[in-house]
Amino acid sequence: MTERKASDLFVECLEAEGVRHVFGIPGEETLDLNASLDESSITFIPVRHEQGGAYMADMYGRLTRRAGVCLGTLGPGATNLTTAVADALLDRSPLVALTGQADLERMHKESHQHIDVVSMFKPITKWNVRLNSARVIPEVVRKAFKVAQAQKPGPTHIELPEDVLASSVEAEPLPSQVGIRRPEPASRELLEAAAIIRSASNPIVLAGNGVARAGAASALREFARSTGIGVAETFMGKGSLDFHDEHALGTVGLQSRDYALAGFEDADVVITVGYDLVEHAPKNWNPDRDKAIVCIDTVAAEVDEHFMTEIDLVGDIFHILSRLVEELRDSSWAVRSSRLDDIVLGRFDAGRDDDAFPMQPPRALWEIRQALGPRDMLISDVGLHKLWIARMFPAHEPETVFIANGLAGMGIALPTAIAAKLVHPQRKVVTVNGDGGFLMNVQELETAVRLKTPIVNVIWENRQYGSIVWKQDKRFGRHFGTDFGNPDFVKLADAFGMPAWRIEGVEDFGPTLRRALDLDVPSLIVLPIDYSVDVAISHELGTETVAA
Ligand SMILES: Cc1ncc(C[n+]2csc(CCOP(=O)(O)OP(=O)(O)O)c2C)c(N)n1
Repeated sequence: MTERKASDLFVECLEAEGVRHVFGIPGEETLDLNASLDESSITFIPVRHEQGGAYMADMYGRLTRRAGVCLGTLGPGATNLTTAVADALLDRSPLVALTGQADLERMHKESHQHIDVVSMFKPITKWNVRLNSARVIPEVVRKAFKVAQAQKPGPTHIELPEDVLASSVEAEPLPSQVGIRRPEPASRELLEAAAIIRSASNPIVLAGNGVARAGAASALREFARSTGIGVAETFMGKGSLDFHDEHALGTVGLQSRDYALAGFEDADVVITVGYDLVEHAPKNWNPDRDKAIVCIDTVAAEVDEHFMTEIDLVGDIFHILSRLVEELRDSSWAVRSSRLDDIVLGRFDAGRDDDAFPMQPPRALWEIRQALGPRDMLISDVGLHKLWIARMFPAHEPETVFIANGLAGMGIALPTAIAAKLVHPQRKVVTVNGDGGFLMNVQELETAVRLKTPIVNVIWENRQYGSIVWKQDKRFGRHFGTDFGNPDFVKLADAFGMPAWRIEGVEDFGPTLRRALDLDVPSLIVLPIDYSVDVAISHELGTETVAA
């Protein structure tokens, strides 16, 4: 073993984990680390706010299944990371957050920019630690990646005191293990679950975020095809089935009768697949606690009085579904139609002929769907536009429509889109944003221009926090504290050095979007939107049950 600087060893350990990018902002306390990164195979991507960098790491990890890495300095750099790290926790993205820190010797006393960052990150990470000694770097880095990538994935955090990284050490990186073994349920449990499903009159599947995460969409499609059992998707489960699939029952979770009209009211057995309770509480679909629940997931089910499972099948979701197909090969159920899908897709299709301007959401979504191929990506920010997308935008494939529904923080779309384009340069990437959320991370337009990531950012402009207006109007008959002015977004984009357009008539949007998608630089489209049409599109679907 050769002796070397601890920061060099740390970066070698990152390389051993397959890290190719670190997103962040350097600080005076990370000088050695950044110098070591600069001499490594890893590209350090400077961002314009640490939150943007952490969101990039979040999406990078989600799409590659290997932890994305972000970096902030101590104090304000670390506090700026927290929102996106919390997103990775609730939306289950593997992420490793690195923060600088003062020397160990000034940690016991009041000192410049020093706050207790380890305690601050504790509740928003799966595991975190201060690096107290350079000797343990290989174990600490390996553990940070192992824990972040283990099911259910999430963020970990390592604090890096400056003097520790500047010291010398003799150690070598530990080998990375990518293929984490996932347990399989016992045959007895599979047989028991198959028996519960076999005895059902009206079984139904609820597919969540974990289907895509586990790469299990093709197994779920086969399960639906061979059994005839219909599949409803959460917002984050969109694309688990192609919306054209006769077994697709639609996206549930916006209005109180979504579940009833998708078939849950008549269902006696609900098979949840990769469903995270944070997406939408089970009391919405099991209000009377009378459903028999078969839970298929990578870890044992969370406890909730409306989610008392008959059996948990814990392990590799793809494998479990394939085994159930075998066990149920002699059972099948008639394909059921979904009144929910009929209403929502009917309204979506009608959007095509809607000439109103400012544009109404169904027409805007219809144009975006036409402009994107089945594997292209739409990334939603958070607001009323997100509810429209969740409600109505039809997906063909998993991981093509991104809707943050765990932490649900405004400002997520632009930075995550940059990372999505880095991972999948061959796919088109569109973001839809409210004019509120877009300004929360607008500084990352510079990052997009510098990286030449050709994403198209569509801003639905209404000069209001639309989803709050919607809720206040319903509750109080008026709204307040929700109106604001906007910069001229076209001029703003121009100042960042990128093309931008303001849509002036309903016919402009489709052609402008196509033109933007053909460019090899990022761009921006301002679309005046008319939110007077209610996202709760039909009284038949009941009142809303969800917050944006
Ligand atoms: C960081 C953050 N702050 C506040 C909220 C609460 N919130 C949810 S949606 C929303 C309004 C979004 O407005 P806008 O971005 O203009 O989108 P619109 O609803 O008009 O489509 C607010 C304030 C949040 N989810 N995230």
